[in-house]
Amino acid sequence: MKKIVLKYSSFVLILLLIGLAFCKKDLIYKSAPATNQNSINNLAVDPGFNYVTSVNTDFTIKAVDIKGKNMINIRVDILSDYVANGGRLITSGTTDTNGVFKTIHPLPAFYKNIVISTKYPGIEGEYPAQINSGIVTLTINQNKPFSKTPSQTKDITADNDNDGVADIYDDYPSDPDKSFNSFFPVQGKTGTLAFEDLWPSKGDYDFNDLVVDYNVNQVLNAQQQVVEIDAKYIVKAMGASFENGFGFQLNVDPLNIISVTGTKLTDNYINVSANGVEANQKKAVIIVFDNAAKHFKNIHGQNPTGAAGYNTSIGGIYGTPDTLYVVVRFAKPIAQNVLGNPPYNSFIITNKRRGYEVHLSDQSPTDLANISLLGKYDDNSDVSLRRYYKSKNNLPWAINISQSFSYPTEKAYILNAYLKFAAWAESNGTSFNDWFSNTSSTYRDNNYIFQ
Ligand SMILES: [Ca+2]
Ligand SMILES: [Ca+2]
Ligand SMILES: [Ca+2]
Repeated sequence: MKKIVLKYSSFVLILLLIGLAFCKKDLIYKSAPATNQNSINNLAVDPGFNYVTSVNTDFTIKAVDIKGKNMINIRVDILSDYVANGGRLITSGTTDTNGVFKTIHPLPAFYKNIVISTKYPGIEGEYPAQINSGIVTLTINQNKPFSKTPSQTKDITADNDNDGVADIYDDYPSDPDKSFNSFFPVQGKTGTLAFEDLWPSKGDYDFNDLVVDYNVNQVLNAQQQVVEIDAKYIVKAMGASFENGFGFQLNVDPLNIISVTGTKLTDNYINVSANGVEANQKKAVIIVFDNAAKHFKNIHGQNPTGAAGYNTSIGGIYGTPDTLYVVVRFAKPIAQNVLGNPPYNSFIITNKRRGYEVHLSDQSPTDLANISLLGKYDDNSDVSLRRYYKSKNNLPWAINISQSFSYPTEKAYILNAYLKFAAWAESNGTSFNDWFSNTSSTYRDNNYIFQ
């Protein structure tokens, strides 16, 4: 009898414990109702939409002097806003013999205006310009005479390194190979890459399995070609038990790279050539780090669910994010349109399995990806259509946001955190192209955002 009572009471105890565990999970996950998971699966997204948050913008800037003559070799800067409003440098160049500076540069899609700035005597100032469907045209007319003609001002013509860009307009006045800096998204500010890591299976759409902030400076020569990439990466969060690596592919022959510095490989599954690029790749691939878990310092706290990972549960485990500065130097300068836009073809390698790559939608896998995974489980890639890393209903496994992104908390669906994400995706990116911002109180539910 005693035995039966004992058996019975331990059975009840076990039931109680199981019950408690379920309650605890529900309480702590604070997950949205199941309907929200359904709603992300029911999004009606155009098969061609690829979740891009920037627009390639075509700039034509002309400078004309007071007599109607073209002003040549004038430096112009493209800024995100007036300096007084916190505007940051985006890119720079000089006018050609027609008095024109032309460039193509990606801008965050939500920008409506930018500012063109020049310090050239007689036309110095900041000039607002509208962005019309990816096109900016502006003519700067000199409307007051020079106090001194440019030829009288020795400072304006001195060119110490003889690269054709005067010292005062040259970001590298003693280096003939370098003339300008060109940033994405802007000087001194980061964009964010956010990944799901269960590919080719569907993730939970919290987009925090690996979160990397980046800023890329393309160092340009006087001809606006890229000679060096100076990139900064911040390993912001890892809401995952998988130990993921991170890298990017450039549309460049690996032999055209002199050196890569600043990467951190700790787990012995990446083979690197002498110049620092990954071995056995036809296009240059740079693995920035091979295990995100090794890039958090002063780790403290505990995740309430007991879940692995850093910096995704409010009040949970926190580690100071590591910052890596990667410098890629090219042997021969590369045209910007050949190299492609920062952050280039960025991807993660999941759980130290080299064949498992997760890229942004419609970005192709590298030579070392296991191609047999394409189209498996929830992935709906189709190599013949150059369709990659999209589910059947066109959901991505990775997103690139053109400003620093406050990512969702662990297991919170992005739709619940960002209330305009669905409308943005369903409108093919035309509505709410600033969905990740905090423009109005209707944009976010802070209960589901890590901050
Ligand atoms: Ca120079
Ligand atoms: Ca120079
Ligand atoms: Ca996660």
